[in-house]
Amino acid sequence: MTQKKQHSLLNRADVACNILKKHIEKEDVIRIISHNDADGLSAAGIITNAVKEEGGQYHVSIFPRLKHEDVMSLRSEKFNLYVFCDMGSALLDEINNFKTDVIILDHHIPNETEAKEHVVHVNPHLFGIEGSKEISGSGVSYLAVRGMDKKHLASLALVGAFGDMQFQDGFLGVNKLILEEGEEFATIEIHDDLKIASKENEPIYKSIAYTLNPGLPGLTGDLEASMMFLEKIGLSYGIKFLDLEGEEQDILKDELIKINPKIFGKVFTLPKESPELRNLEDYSNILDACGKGKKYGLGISLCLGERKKALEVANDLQNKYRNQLIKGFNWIRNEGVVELENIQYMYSEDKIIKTIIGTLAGVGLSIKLFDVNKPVIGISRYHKDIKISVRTTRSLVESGVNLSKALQDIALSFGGHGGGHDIAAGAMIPFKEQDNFLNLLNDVIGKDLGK
Ligand SMILES: [Mn+2]
Repeated sequence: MTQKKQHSLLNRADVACNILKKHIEKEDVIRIISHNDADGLSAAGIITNAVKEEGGQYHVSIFPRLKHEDVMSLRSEKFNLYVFCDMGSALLDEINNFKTDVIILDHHIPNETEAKEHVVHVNPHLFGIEGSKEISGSGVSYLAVRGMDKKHLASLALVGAFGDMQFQDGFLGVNKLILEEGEEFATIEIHDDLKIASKENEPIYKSIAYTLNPGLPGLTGDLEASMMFLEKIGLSYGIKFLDLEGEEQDILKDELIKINPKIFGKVFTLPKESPELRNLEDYSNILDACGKGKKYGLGISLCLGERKKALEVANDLQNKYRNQLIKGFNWIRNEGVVELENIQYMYSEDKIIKTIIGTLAGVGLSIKLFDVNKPVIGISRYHKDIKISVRTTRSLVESGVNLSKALQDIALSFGGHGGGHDIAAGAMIPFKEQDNFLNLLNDVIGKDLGK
């Protein structure tokens, strides 16, 4: 059954591949539209690489969110083929109105609309495959170029899968197939190793403090605590992990496993790649930083193989982002959160904290900076509105919490809008409704938990 579903998805992707090939041969400029996160940038990177290698031309635009107006203005452009990556399925009604060929390479849940003949809709959900776990937007994009002898691009497909948090103790479904091809054609190697961040190029205390996934309670987001931890176990903190003696690496491994056993596990690397990008998860984090810093062209350039100066700039961008997170965690440690019976919240008007508050909430829970028995709400003020980011734990979801539903319903009743996933969701509501919103959410979460 699984085989059959995968087969149908691969067949649909091959249809897309043939259309793409036809337009490259006709010397059409391929119009690529993609998302601004690590998955979206990798997806665009896969298509641009493929078009470039085939001697074609492209024009890329990256969007944080694809709106109705965006699709309308794209439609009025004069291109013969549009390729939507990591987005587009939700806007199929609008895209059906295009007068030219369109390829949609998405993995988000599509609506009921059927694609018209000129639109090739490639989406795992259409074939009963779970798009949130088994394949990313870049995975779908990879499938669409794979037929042009592009299996060396499998590594970028996995970079995207990491970006969308699809690696959970392993890769599932189509991602597993992509990994197999990556090992064979893209020089991906798999080792059991410490999963600390940037260990090829940053001093160990930074590697440890910058490690968000898996979180290290007491160390993640805290440079000083990481230094003290290393001093206590007798290691010099200023050198790179790779410059430690084998014995010292083992000491560090044992001590970190005591803090979080998940810190040791499978690591995926490209041995010939620059140190900063050698680990696929680090690669994904750098692309994420490019997206967050709105340097979309830089992210695509990295995917296209530009290094040296481009990598330097991307690294600086990532350091800036990491320092913001460190400041954010300090802020939480100093200010704490406001506790209600079933939820806890933090509020900020700070320009920088506002942009990272969702990440702070999620990672903060994973490192036990907050009470893990209550969802965390991050509230940031934007003029007359507040933006709400809520995160919870897998265990609370299993006990009945559904943030997506809660936020959608409550935001609507206060004249706002919201939604997301059961474990992470967001909403935008008028500022004046903040207290009412929090009280109602507190009640709803209580009910979800059977209180
Ligand atoms: Mn995605």
